Amino acid sequence: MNFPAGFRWGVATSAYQIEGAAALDGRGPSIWDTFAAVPGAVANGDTGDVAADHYHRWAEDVRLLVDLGVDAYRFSVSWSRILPEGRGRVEQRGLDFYRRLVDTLRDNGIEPFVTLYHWDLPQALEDRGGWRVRDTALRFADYSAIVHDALADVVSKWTTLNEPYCSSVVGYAEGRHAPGAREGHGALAAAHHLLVGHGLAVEAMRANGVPGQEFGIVLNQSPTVPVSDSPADVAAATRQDVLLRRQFTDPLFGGTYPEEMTAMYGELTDFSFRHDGDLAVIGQPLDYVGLNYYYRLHVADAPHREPDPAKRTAHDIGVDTTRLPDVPRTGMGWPVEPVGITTALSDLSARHPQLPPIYVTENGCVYPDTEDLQDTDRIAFLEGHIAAALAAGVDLRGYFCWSLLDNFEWAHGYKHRFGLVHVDYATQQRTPRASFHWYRDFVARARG
Ligand code: IFM
Repeated sequence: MNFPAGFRWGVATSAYQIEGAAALDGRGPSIWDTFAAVPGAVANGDTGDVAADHYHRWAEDVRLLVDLGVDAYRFSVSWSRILPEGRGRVEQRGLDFYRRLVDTLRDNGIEPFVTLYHWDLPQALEDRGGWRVRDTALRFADYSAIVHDALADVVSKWTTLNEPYCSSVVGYAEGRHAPGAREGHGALAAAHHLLVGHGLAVEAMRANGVPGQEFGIVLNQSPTVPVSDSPADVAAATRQDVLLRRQFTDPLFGGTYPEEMTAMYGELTDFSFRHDGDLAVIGQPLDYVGLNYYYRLHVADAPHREPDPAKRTAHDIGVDTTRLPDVPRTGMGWPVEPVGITTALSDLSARHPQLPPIYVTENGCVYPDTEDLQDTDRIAFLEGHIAAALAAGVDLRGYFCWSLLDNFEWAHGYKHRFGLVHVDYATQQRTPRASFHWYRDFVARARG
């Protein structure tokens, strides 16, 4: 495989999934602390209180990155470590933690890719309405400017949001993620305010006037395939695509919302949360876009769960996701279809001719461990997906494997392990899997 010169090789993590130290150094609670404490919300009653204890073991984790030979590390900042109440008082100890981390990364020739929001909204802001209300977008811009101001001398890649689909639809409509809400209008407002927050944050960081800075957003992109070519299934696939992808990509890169949203949601909302001027804020030029790919969705037309259109949640769009027989699956049950990353990349690029350069910012899998951590399935998955990403022929600038470490997999708790490095949660011992050594050798070869 031939990769362009300067292609970035990295791994990704996020704050709540690895840091632990939930109540240390003044960190305030986030919606995930609250949600994880609700009985039944997270498998096995797991929480991020300790996670992979990265807050204490970050230096050891940077050594792992050095051993791995990556030149980029994507991680997220915990908003409530910096602003325990989400706004107002700044907690210097939080900023100091990330400063130590990025300085050490830089000393080792690893470029930090900082994500400002990976789902962990300060609980104090959720108490004031969360992403349902516009004020949270303004607070996000303030927070982003504070972190940028503190670290822009050593960080030049800034991602505003990770997967706003999950923060809005999974969190405010499905209720499977924090804050656990099941809403229609509220979830659609959340999606819009996340995008407004993204745009305002980019504006605020650009206003800091630091040269050489790059700003982007990370989107999960599951291509949707109808199970038949019947008009009903094809229409169902369009609705699914609007909900998951185009609700975000159209305003970000096309300056408009998908017109299908009116037919899909006209009875749920009057879209009064969309204000004049918002699309210009959302759609300002970006320096890169991050694409996360895990699986394709095979969908069929289906009855709505709630018959009354005015009472539906935003994900109740008359679509069923079906399991195709004969498709291999990961330990999460997700279909393994490397062609999906090819089409995710080429679709996005083809739809939006002005798209900035792309990074694959997440791709990975879980499989049950063997005792000797010879995770051959994971190696095959990664190798197949990297080749398929390259085959898209788009302006691809880098690839980040999810994830460096086993970590808190949200509502699944610690059951599913995405790490190139195994974590024994009882002792916090880190043990590289075979995939770690494979990725190290692959990256070394790819660099030539
Ligand atoms: O663990 C998550 C990550 O936080 C966001 N993208 C998908 C990963 C695997 O589910």
